[in-house]
Amino acid sequence: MKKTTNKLLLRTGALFVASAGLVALMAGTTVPAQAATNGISSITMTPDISGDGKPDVVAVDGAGQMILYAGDMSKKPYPFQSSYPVIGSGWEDYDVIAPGDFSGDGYNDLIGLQRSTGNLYLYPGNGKAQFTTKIQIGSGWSGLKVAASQLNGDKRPDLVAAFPSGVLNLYANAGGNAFAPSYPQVGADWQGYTLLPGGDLDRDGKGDIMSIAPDYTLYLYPGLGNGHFGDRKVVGTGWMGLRSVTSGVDFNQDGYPDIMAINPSGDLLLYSGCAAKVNYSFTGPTVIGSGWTAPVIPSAPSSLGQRIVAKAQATLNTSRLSNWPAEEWCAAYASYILQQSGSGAPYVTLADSFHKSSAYLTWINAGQTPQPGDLALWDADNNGVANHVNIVISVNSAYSFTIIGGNQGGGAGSVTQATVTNGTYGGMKLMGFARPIK
Ligand SMILES: [Ca+2]
Ligand SMILES: [Ca+2]
Ligand SMILES: [Ca+2]
Ligand SMILES: [Ca+2]
Repeated sequence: MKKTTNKLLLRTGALFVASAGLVALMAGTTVPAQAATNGISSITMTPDISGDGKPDVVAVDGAGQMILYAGDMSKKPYPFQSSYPVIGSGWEDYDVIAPGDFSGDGYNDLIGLQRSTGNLYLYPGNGKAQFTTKIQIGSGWSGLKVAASQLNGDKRPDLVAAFPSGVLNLYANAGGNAFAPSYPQVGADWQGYTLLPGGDLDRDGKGDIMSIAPDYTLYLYPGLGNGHFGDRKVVGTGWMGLRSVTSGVDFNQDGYPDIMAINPSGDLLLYSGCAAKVNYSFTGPTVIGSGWTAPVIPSAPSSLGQRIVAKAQATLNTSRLSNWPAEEWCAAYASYILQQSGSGAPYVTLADSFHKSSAYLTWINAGQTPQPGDLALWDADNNGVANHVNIVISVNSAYSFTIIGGNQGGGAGSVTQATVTNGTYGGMKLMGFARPIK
């Protein structure tokens, strides 16, 4: 058995200040049906959370808002209720998992994996698209892919998590918002696979999972009811180019779990689960929506980003200029590099001017991948106000990149370079990026 570093909190009931808060349903707060103003970052199908017994979709938009699309297959051709309330905010940093009733009180819940911290939170539902205070149910889940399904036979929804190493572990729901104390390995070689909840696709009464392989084959892993899986079955090929694939919920209520996804044109697609006799496959897709486009992030003119990187690299190990203030000279340095690179941005301060879009800078929340030349903003005390800024030089992923900045150590106030992993730098949390656009 491969030992994992994935620690679990077994304590329950702990309360945490919500940085991603689900808020009470706000009457009259709606998003236009076919064109969410901020674009759609992700969608997640869930068993009913609105209270009408029909499965729903929650979407996170480009501003981090959670929007409820209450499902209603009687509405044609767009199978949702006609209003789209905002039911939460701050979700840009979270993977959303819809386990059904994780807590066991009869109401379906959500789980959020905070990407920047690796904390796992349960959002207990109340059956009215509202959620009580989130409960931390895990830590150390950073970089894991997680899916929910009823896997070990007790009818409670469990989780499986795929590690970057390829190990797949079972986290059995032991009741009381806690996982069983041991989490056995139930799979291997999951590198590069997309992990998806399966529901009970083959209708044998035991929950399943699915995956999309690196070669875009869609597989079913039939659950054996003891936390392990039988031999996987090919249920489709060519599953490429889709955004935010969500599965495991019988959205059209014909008895078989379905798949929903967004294509590159912004069409919302429904793949209807088939009878097990038909090779565990899916029919469709049926286009059930349009305008579900990704959030638009203005790109920096690439030459500007390149110039900023070149200027920053040229100043590496040089000292603070004498006309810069001793404090916040990280901001003075960033402003200097912008101006030396030809940006028209005026002098920017930490507290005020970075963390909002302007004619010169576009704000990008943490969780989205930066570009070289972006300014990375850091929060030391988790109050939403930046304490430090530096310049992104090269990028591995949304939370892994190199930076050059001033006033970040290095002896007598020199400009230094560092590598960021897991979205933290010097104990500070990544807030996001200010992208120079002019
Ligand atoms: Ca519903
Ligand atoms: Ca519940
Ligand atoms: Ca099954
Ligand atoms: Ca179905």
